[in-house]
Amino acid sequence: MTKKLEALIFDVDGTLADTEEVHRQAFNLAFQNFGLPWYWSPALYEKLLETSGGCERMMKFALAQGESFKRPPDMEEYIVRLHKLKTTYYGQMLVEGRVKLRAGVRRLIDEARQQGIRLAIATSSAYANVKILLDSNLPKEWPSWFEVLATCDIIESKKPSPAVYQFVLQEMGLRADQCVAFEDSYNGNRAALAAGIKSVITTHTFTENDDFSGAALVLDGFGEPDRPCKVNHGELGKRQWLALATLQKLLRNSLRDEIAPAAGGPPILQQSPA
Ligand code: XBP
Ligand code: MG
Repeated sequence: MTKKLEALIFDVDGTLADTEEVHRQAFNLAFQNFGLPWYWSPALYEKLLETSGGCERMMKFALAQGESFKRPPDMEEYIVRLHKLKTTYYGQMLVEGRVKLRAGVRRLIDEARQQGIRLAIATSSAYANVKILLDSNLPKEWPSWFEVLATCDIIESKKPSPAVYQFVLQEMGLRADQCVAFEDSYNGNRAALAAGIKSVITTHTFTENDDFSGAALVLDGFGEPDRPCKVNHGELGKRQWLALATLQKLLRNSLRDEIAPAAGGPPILQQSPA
């Protein structure tokens, strides 16, 4: 049975746009404002990204500070307040136009819309963040382009849980093998694969060293016809940028394109009969 590509499902942070550096700066501004002696350097942030979700990331970091951090009586409420301020700073930086869509993202979205391929978003971040990012980078009608916008406001469990992807499949009435997921991180890749969806990874400075076992393609971006992308794993065929035609081929042949699982590890994606 030839699998026909029906939908593209996009992660947000690190995939639609290289947002993590601005997130990192927003976290540090919030820490300063709260009088906390915390500073998340790029090297530390790369490690902290092992935890999806800003609140979860800050909670885990705070609890690891031991005696040096005097825990407030209501830790949860404190972290929520800190995250609200961080999100305000993040939004201000996006509104200033600090973050553009990554290369090839708009082209791929336009190609998909022209060919009737459905679109969805699956992110561990909040709708407010997605709205500000896409309001500042796409025409005002962009919300109508994405059939499902699954965020942490709707799906509580964060990646690598597959929940956000399973929600998108359910809402769209699609099978996993009719879709391709675009991700940037270890957690994101694991979430897509655990939902049975083929994954295409676009790396960036904070995730280029992540383990992307099971991914069908690992690129340094989607590329453009005049701006070839670097292929770290998989086959792009004759083009040196990611085109819709490549994704259809990937769906048909991707079981042969998977990255071999990390030495000794079982293949993450159970191979469904081709
Ligand atoms: C990435 C995340 C988010 C961002 C920070 O989400 O894990 O936590 O790092 O945003 P995704 P928040 O890659 O799934 O889009 O502070 O709003 O969580
Ligand atoms: Mg991401």
